[in-house]
Amino acid sequence: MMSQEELLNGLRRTVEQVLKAPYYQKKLAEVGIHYAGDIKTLDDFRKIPLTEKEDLRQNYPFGLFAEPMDNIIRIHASSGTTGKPTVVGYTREDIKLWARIVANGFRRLGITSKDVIQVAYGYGLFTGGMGIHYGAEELGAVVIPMSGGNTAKQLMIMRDFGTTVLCCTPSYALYLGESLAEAGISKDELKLRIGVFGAEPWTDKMRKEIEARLGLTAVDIYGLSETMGPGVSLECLKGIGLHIDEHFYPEVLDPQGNPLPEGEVGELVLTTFDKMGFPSLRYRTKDLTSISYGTCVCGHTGWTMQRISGRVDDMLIIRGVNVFPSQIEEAILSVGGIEPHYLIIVDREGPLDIMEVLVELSATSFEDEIRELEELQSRIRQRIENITGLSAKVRLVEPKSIPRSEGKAKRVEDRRKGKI
Ligand code: DLL
Repeated sequence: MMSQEELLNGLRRTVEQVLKAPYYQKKLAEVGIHYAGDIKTLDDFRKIPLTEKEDLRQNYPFGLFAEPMDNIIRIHASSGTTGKPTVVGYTREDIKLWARIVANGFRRLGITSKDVIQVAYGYGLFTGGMGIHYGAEELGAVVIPMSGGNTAKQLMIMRDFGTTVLCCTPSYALYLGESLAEAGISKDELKLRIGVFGAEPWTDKMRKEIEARLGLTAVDIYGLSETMGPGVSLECLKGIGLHIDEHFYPEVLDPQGNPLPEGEVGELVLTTFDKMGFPSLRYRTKDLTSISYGTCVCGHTGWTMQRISGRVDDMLIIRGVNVFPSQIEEAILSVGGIEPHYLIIVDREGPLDIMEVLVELSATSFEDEIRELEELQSRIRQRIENITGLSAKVRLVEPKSIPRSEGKAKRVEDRRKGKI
């Protein structure tokens, strides 16, 4: 367990490192912090202004790096929806640290050097593929660097190479699961036992769907490029939440930036310990969760966060009501007879916001009578209204008509932009 003094020492090391970047020197000087020793208490630390994605954009591409380019050996970036990507850099030690963090998390899941790990996260600027790859190698497992896509081949290799651990986004896992039959492969021919899924929000109901289709235990992995990549936190098999690795200091803040007590949901803000190339100092993740401190029977001691329930900027405001896509997912998946694929379309008709939810029918319910389909439609509408308080239009669509994702799924289409 980390003592208060160890925590402060860790935070001071990070402050010392970020002060190598002129941007942070200026930013911290404005609140009276000129060197690491100025952080004497946790309150001093909390005076430090938050860092945002926008800070990275303004210092594009390498302005927030805290080591000279000579010491940087890898670049990753995340694309975001607008403008330039946000760029991060890693020293050789950072890459080793990242691999150790992922490997430790995998070990807690009982994954060993005997496992065959298929990495179906995208390789490239996205941190998913290479981040998991290096962690799995560190563990000494057999790594299959598939990257995303090429679904039929993924399944063939999964069977022929005896993959035991699958790593990809939950939406791609679902797609792989539903493609098994088409590829002429039965679940029983596979040796899958654990799936490590993340990079996008998903619900417990989605977890059950994936587990049933692929015959594995699915766990949630969280991370973001700005603080490292996958591995910031990872569930263990006890299912009490995602254990945050000890190289990250989490805070959960309310919209005014005040710290929230354990168990209350707010925005997760992360500071890294001992990351050199691109240290993160009070980085606003925009992800919503709650945290608690304690010891788990799996051996982890420290902070544990709950599954991400949404993003500050994912929240849809429809006729003044706040709605998260995860609530819609929960509502839809609590009704039988449909596939776990959906698309939320938000639009404006005159002055009024309207929400339409496209839900895919399963092959069997597609053959049902109109009356049964109408009943199904109204049950889904009712569930959405119960959970969100909003009436939505529900459109049942043909099996396989909603586009599948090989990476992060797109669940929302907001057509209101530009309309008054
Ligand atoms: O998605 C890193 C990653 C790769 C995590 C593979 C897990 C597995 P970015 O592309 O920078 O990095 O996107 C980070 O994705 O702020 C969250 O909004 C979302 N996200 C990541 N993991 C989860 C998760 C990677 N388990 C952004 N649940 C984050 C919900 C997640 N959202």
